Amino acid sequence: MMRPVIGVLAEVCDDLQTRMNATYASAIERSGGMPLVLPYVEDDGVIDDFVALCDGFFFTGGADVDPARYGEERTTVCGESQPNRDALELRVFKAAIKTAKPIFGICRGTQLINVALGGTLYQDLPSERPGDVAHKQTEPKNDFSHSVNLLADTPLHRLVGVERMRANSFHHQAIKKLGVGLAVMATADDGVIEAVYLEGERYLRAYQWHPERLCEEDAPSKLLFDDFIAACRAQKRRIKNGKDQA
Ligand SMILES: [Mn+2]
Repeated sequence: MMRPVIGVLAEVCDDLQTRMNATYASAIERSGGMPLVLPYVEDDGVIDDFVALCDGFFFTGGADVDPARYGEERTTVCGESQPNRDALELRVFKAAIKTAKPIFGICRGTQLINVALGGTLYQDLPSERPGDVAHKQTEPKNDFSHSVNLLADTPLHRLVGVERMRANSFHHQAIKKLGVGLAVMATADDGVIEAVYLEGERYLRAYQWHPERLCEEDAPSKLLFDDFIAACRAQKRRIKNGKDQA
């Protein structure tokens, strides 16, 4: 069977150029998926076709979600946004969440998913929620920095089988109010939410750190991608066997 096709949501610049950091493609490839970057499009019919074609959806890191998307005024500490990216990703998410196809988020992807489900964000952690954990590490991006605590009886804890795993961190925003149906599966020592999942059968996992920068060397980091790609393959098989609507 062909590898599961992973629709990747990436940066959409003001001129509508699409740009994706290659580490995301490498992580998907290494775990057995076929990465396919989804560009900005106008037609909702094309969004529906993206969702029909792909076996899973991967929301990557990048610019801050526009606070207007969660009903807040932009403050001076909020970073720049990419309005076309926000629009594309919310359209893809809304179509994808109606299916049983797996959804995965990294960093901004986690924040986008939370906003899409009605949650809110800290526009800037250092000023709005000061703590003693450095969420914007000065070390190289593929070095470990702060660790995360895995909550018992969550999919992440069951997957990795430990209570604490090493992570890296380069974000200045994070989840404030959880989106509808989301539950926390990891936090940093200062209580900042570092991983969430959607309760119930449907596969949705999102991580605030960047395991794609660690997974070549670190087995627990690679497990996060192996798990996502395996879920995409399993869902693809269910559709092929007619147990689920495409
Ligand atoms: Mn962090």
